[in-house]
This record gives sequence, structure tokens and C-alpha cells, in this order.
Amino acid sequence: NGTTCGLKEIMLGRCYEYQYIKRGLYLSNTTDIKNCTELYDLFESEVRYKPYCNMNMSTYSKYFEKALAGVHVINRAIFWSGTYAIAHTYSGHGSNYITLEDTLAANMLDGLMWCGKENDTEGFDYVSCPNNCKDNRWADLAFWGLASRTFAERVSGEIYVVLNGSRTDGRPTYRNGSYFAEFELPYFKRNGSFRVTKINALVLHTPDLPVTEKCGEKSLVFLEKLIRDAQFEYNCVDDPDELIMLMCADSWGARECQVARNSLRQL
Ligand code: NFD
Repeated sequence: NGTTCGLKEIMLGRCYEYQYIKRGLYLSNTTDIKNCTELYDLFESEVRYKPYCNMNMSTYSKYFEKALAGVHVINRAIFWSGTYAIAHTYSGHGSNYITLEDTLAANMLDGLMWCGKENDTEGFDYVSCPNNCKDNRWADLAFWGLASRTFAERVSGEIYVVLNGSRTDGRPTYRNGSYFAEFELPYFKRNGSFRVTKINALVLHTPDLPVTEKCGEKSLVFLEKLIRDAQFEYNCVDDPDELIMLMCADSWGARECQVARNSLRQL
């Protein structure tokens, strides 16, 4: 797969929609409207005509500096690992909590694909992107790695991480090498008045799937130690009620959702 067709138009459209239509919802913590053309041009100048495998963790630094300027999320930030869909439903796309993808900077590119191409009239490769540079793993992390890190540096207070306790791909619930482990947890502010105080792990178990890990087990023991060693408070909850309700809305017939079905009938 190559660069998403209409990348520029999609990015500009998302930027205008985010700022002028969804504004009240999303921008409660930022004051100024950003110039969408300027943001797109900055992004483009950092990637167009550049060979994909030469990218690194500073390729997009100007883009994020500008696009995430003024963003500070206090007590409302949500991170996710293996729980993309439900974490965003739960965040209410910025109205309840704020994920990276609920920020303008990440929203403009979420779900899109792109890569630069040298010696090409378009400067983007619309046919195929490498996605895997064997001599430079940083190329693959250039955009989302820096996005994750910059966002993590801008959150404070109590934060949440939604984890998957019934992964079907054999991976642990907390995984070394995940974006959360590599680019978010290490960058939470530990000092000063704008620091992270507490990390709440919310461990979800998909109805009708086997439970692979719960709070206090396996990789979550390791996560707790990492968090406490970094002087953050830690709390872990398996399947918080409000998230069970969201999961059961999608899996109404599941055995685990019988409680929800029965109690709703009694009301
Ligand atoms: P993972 P992780 N739709 O789930 N982040 O800890 C889309 F679009 O094991 C955000 O490594 O967790 N992408 C992004 C998906 C990318 C989907 C990387 C889906 N339904 C990191 N499911 C992003 N917005 O693209 C899985 N993916 C991909 C930050 C996703 O593109 C977030 O702030 C990525 O390549 C979050 O706290 C990978 O699966 C954390 O890092 C994520 O694997 C999640 O990274």
C-alpha cells in the first residue's frame, strides 16, 4: 500500500472540520486556531521527496512542535494498547477523555498511509510504502513514535491506559516494544507542577474471548513495578462498569453480558 490518495485534501479537510466544526468539543484546552495550510505545508516539507528509510525521530519535529503547541491535558488523557476502538469510544472522541488521536496533530493523519519518494514529480510514493526498513527501524517510528512521545510529554495529573486482557495474537497485555511502552510511559513528566501523579490501568476482557491476563498477573506485575519505580501512583481495574457496558453494546449476546441484560430488564 502506498500513500493515501488525496492525502493533502484529507488532511486539510480534517483540519478545518476539527477546528471549525468540532471545536467546542476538542479545543477546550487550547486557545488559538491554527493555520491549516501552514500545518500541511510544514508536514509536507518534512516528508515530500525524502526517501522513506531515511526518516528518523526528528523528521517531523517541526510539525509536532506547531500542531501540538498549546495542548496540555490535565486528568483526562487516555492511552491505549491493543484497544484502539473501545478507547476512542470511551474517550467520546475528546468529549470525555482525550487520546492522542483526539488532538489536531494526530487526527489529521490517523489511519492514513504515506511515504516520500525521491526523484519523483509527486514526491510521494502512491504505489507502495516500505513500512519496514531493515537497517533503520526509526524510519517506521518517525511519525507515530514522535506523536506518542510529544503527546505523553503534554499530559498531567491522573492518566489512564486502556489495555487488552484478552489479546488473541499471543502478545502480553503490557508489551515491551509497544508504542505505549517505548514512547509514552518513559516520557510522562515526573517533576514540577505539571507532572503525572497517577496511572490508572483499565484492563479489558472482550466478552466471549478467553481471559489471558488480569490486574496483578503476568505482564501487569511488571508494569506496576515500572510505574511505581518511576514514583507514580498506580491503580489497576479489571473491566470497569462503564467499559463493560460499551463492550456489551457490541456483544449483547455474550455470556458475560447476561448480567447487563438481566439488570436492565429489572429496571
Ligand atoms: P498496539 P501500542 N485503527 O495497539 N499510537 O501501545 C488504526 F488506525 O499494540 C497511536 O503499540 O498499541 N490503527 C497510533 C490501529 C500509532 C488500529 C502508534 C485501528 N483499529 C501509536 N488498531 C495511531 N493513531 O495510529 C491498531 N492500530 C495500529 C499511540 C496503530 O496504527 C497511542 O497514543 C499502531 O501502529 C496509544 O496510546 C499499532 O496498531 C499507543 O501509542 C498500535 O499497536 C498505541 O500503541
